[in-house]
Amino acid sequence: MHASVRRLALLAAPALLVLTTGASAGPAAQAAPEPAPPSATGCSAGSAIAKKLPNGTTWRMCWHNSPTAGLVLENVSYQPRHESRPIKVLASARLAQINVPYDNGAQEYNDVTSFYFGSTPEKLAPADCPGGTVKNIRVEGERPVPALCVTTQPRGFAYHGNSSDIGEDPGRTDSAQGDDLVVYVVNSVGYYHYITQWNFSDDGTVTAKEGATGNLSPADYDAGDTTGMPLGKGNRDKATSHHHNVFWRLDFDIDGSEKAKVEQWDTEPNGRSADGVARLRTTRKRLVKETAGDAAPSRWWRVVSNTGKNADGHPRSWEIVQQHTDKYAPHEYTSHDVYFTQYKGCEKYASGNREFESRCADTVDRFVDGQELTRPVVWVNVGFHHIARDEDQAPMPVHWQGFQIAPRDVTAMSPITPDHLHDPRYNGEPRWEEGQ
Ligand SMILES: [Cu+2]
Repeated sequence: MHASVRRLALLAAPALLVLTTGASAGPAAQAAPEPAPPSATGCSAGSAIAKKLPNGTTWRMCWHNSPTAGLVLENVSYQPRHESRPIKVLASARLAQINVPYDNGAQEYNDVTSFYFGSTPEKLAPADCPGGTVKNIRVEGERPVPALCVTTQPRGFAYHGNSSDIGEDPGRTDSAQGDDLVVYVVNSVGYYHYITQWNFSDDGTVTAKEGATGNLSPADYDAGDTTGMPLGKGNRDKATSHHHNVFWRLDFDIDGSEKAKVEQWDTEPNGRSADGVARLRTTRKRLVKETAGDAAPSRWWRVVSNTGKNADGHPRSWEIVQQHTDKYAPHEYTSHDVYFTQYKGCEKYASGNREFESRCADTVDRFVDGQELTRPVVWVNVGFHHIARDEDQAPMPVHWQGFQIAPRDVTAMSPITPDHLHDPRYNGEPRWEEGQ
């Protein structure tokens, strides 16, 4: 009932004409040709993004729009000021699902795979992309929509420190503000508008953010069964609570190699010293087989290059940084925070995968089936339990959920170290000259 109301409303909405076009064509529409993938060395025409940020870091990538997954970033590389060449990071990065189950059990949506997420880019006004460039997104059968914003944004302090602490004489106080290359698209799915955003920081951190805004579903104000919150005056109009379970799919290409190792690090109490101070022990476990991982205090994962090393001789790696998540227990595939799977071309979506690829399993938890993990694909699951509040009207203020990947030993020192400290003398244990 709820689903049909919502779907009818969807089909009537002008913005969803694309959806009706796709739906009327049946499954064949799902196989609509996507732009040719870029070659290993470059991007197809018009699909390159490259930006040198003020602190000297350059990010490069190719982009295209998938009619289903939306914004896809490929061949992502990172080149800090003191590196002579771009350092490859990701072969591809994109959404893999937004699963939206309602608490009253009445309906559940897969907003990426069931609604042709990438077929509904919203037009961006110049003011929606301050200081940036809006690029056209082409959806088959439609006129190009100016919908991809590429811009830079300040991110606050990059660092602040005094070099006398590491042996420079006289010492200097160094400080800098940081910047991000920011890339985003807004896609509508029914009444919701989702902002798919990637921030590429000058310190090498990549932030994936999904913003939920738009409007609450007008068909879902009948949660009289205690599964919703009253939003209008008094206690009548109750918006049903629901989850947004967002999945991203990352295919790493560290230093240009598809092959890499995955490690899980854990830190746990390990007794006490004679003074009564706790000792901690950190352990590293190599994940040799496909794994469904669960976040825990003091646990993190990294993808480690098999061959690439920084100038200190340390293997280059990228850490998966997860923060808050409302893990949705009823599905097995939403029950874990991260999945590391061996690359398989037909494993594209975290759920609903068989609608597109009958040769593979349907959900990401089933992709984990004991294969050796030598070419890892990382699936990150971040859930948000949306208990609506009065402030969600209207439009809803953006709610963000996401994660980061952070460079770990990719460069021998900070990628934005000021020039006067970019010296072997300041790398490692500080050494003071005689008399200091
Ligand atoms: Cu919501």
